[in-house]
Amino acid sequence: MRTNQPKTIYLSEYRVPAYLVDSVDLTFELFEEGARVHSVLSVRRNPDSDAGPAPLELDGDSLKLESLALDGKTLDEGAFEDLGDRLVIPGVPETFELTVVTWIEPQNNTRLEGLYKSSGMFCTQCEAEGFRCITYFPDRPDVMSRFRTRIEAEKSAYPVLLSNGNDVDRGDLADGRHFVTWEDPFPKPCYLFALVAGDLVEKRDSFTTCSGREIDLRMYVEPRNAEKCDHAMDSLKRSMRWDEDVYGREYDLDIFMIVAVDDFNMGAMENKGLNIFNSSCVLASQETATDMAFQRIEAIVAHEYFHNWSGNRVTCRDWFQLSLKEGFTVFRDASFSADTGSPTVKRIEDVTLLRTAQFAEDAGPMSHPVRPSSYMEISNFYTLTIYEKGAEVVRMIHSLLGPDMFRKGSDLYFERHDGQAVTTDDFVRAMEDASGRDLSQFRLWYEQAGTPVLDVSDEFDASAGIYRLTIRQSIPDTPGQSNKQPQHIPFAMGLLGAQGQALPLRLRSGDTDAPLERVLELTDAEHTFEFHGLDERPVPSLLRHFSAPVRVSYPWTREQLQFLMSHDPDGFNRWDAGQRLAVDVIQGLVGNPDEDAIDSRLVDAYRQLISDSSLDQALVAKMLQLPSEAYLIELSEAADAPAIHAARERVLKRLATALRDELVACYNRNHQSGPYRVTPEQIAGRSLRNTALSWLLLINDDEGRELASQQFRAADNMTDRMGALRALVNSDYEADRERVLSEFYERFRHDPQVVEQWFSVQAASGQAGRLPQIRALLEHEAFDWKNPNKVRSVIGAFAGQNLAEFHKPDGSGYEFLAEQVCRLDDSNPQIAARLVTPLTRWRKFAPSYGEQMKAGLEKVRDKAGLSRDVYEVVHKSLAD
Ligand code: B3K
Ligand code: ZN
Repeated sequence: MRTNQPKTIYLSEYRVPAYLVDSVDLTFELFEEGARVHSVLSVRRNPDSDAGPAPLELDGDSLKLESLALDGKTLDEGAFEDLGDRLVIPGVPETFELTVVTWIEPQNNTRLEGLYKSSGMFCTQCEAEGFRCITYFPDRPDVMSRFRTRIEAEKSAYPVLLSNGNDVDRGDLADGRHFVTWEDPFPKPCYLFALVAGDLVEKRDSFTTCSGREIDLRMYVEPRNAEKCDHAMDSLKRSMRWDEDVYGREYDLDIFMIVAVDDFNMGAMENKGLNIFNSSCVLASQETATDMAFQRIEAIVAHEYFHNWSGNRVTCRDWFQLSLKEGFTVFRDASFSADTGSPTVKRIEDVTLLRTAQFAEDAGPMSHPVRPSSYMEISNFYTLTIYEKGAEVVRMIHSLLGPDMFRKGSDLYFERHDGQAVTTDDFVRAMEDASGRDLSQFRLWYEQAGTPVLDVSDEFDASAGIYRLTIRQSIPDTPGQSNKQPQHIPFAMGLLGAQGQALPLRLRSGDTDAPLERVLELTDAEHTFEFHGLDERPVPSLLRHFSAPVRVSYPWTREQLQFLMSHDPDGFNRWDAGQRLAVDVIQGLVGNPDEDAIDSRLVDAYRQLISDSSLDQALVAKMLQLPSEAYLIELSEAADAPAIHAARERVLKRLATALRDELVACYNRNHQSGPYRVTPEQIAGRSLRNTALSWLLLINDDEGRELASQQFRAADNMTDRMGALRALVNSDYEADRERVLSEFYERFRHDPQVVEQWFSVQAASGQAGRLPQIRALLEHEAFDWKNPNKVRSVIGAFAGQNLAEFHKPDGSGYEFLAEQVCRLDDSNPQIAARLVTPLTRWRKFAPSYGEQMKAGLEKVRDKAGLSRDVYEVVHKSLAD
């Protein structure tokens, strides 16, 4: 569907559906040249609708209508209206059966929405509005139906035929064809429908639920991937157990299936009983997947599984409520990952993403509340705000209520709304009703966009022994919203004495048993809190665990930050102090190219981190990562990306030079002994080792070079092989770079997931990812425009991670991106709309960059037949 002026959809215009569909009987006849879809709908007027005997409206997109019949009688062309994106059938009775036959062409579907082909198999993606690319249907989540699905296909090419629920019938047909019929007993919105047909191997396992039911677990993958299923299967079983233990949620069907497909627009999809995954988010082996990939797979498997309750049993009323399922489910998967790994490290990773990317989104032209009030294209709203900020909002409810009340609230929510399509407000109400807490002001988190800013100041009254902490909150204006009201913010904090000891937080003098940490609740624009009984001015530890998604500004001195880095009892805040110190040092060098020395406090702090093996090594591994360029850009105004890159690079090199011997020792100390395992300890060890290696290569250290080459050859796992590859690729050793890149490719050329990693290592590298090299990658035999992972691994990695090259002062990076976005807009608008994001941030950059970025956007805007997806992003980004 292309249009030049897409319609805006408003939450305020929500109306309950005029008709409901109680059941859907589907038959798919799959052929190489297309597919015929027979759909029989049992329709009845919605008793809750005041629309009366309105015409029936069905959504449709890219469909060829073959026939339409009402209660068995064919409707001829005069009996309905085809509006292009809708069929309108007037004069329908109160209840009736509608039979729709459509013809579709999955083999030509490059948008990867609806039914399409990927590596020879048929598969579907229906969320948000893909079902309308399969057949005419009221494609909205508040229409929930029972589905029965019969799939017919040639048996030798498509021996495996899958859909939601249980398989109830199967058999052979004429001409070498066969069929399988599936029945899903749970009513569901059509966005949760799925179908898969292909030549796949099956991996089986089982899980016994808390009530003793035996669930069949099945993974379906292409035969070459048969050995890469164990980690996902294991993650699935652990997720199932965790959801029982922590939320009391038991799985409901007899079968749970996971399918891996190579061509997929996002990570995975929670279709009822039949989750479909992007291969890169589910397949793993020690030789081919990094530690990060292992962890990501575990989190995504858990996320999709958890949707069975938070998303499927209780779903969204409309797409404005998307965070109802996504925010809650991200919160659930994050708690699961925290419970299975290192909670502090997990928190650091989530906050890094939030502060780098979600804060940028919230400050950019597409800024929107967790519950938006309008959109043009819903696919553009699968955002960090809906997912990550949405999860932070649930997390704040958790910390305001405490774990027990929160659990009571989630029990009530699931019980009250099972089988319904509801709103974020229903979620909050269940939390209120279960806990007795008033969350009315808290609801503003769902309604107001923008990242709140907390300005913190303090004073110490030595004679009275009182420390006063004043916190002012403000929320910046965002498109369509100004003059925002103060929000309800949980603010966890503590105070440290000069010896690093945690001080009791007495809100009144003489308070005995005062706690060492408090969660202050901010509700007004300004609060002053008094802490009594202090002998000396304390060092504040603010917003512990990142208790709210806000920016905190407080005039920390570098001494205080260094002190917090080694004394704060909150691991997260230790890390944060280190980040703030590093940011301060790097920012001091930006635009100051002659300044060569760096603050010795930073060097000392890092020396201690690298050398002291008694510290929590998982935390140390995180603390050694300097703030990313993207984060430094996010923190600046009128950003100069190449200058930021250069300053950061200079700090890295100074640190590496000063700590050269410590790095070699750290490398040797973290030699992996015993077999590869994905445990927090081993992950930390490999991370430290690979950080040491990359730093050594930055300063052209010959021993480092030797260690990297050795590690590249001898590694028994992808984390180490990739660590060595990345270090060499980013070094000045050009011959080594070429050698390892080609050796790596030769070794893994038959594995698409590894080739994707190979592409992104180059595209993200200032050394191997200059524009001519990027263009060469697009011509590479393994590059495929139809595969979103390949597109992301080259173009996405270049524009998102290779910032000095992307922001070349001559504007060539921007021009390149605009060109690729235009190209992709024709084949896959969803991916094109994602890819254009870096250009939308043009106002963040110094005018010499910003103007050229804007010109890139204008070029995209002027492309003929722009998709609705890209239209929305580009027009909103160019609006005044
Ligand atoms: N619910 C899907 C995302 C669908 C995206 C549609 N454009 C995956 C997830 O969040 O679990
Ligand atoms: Zn989700």
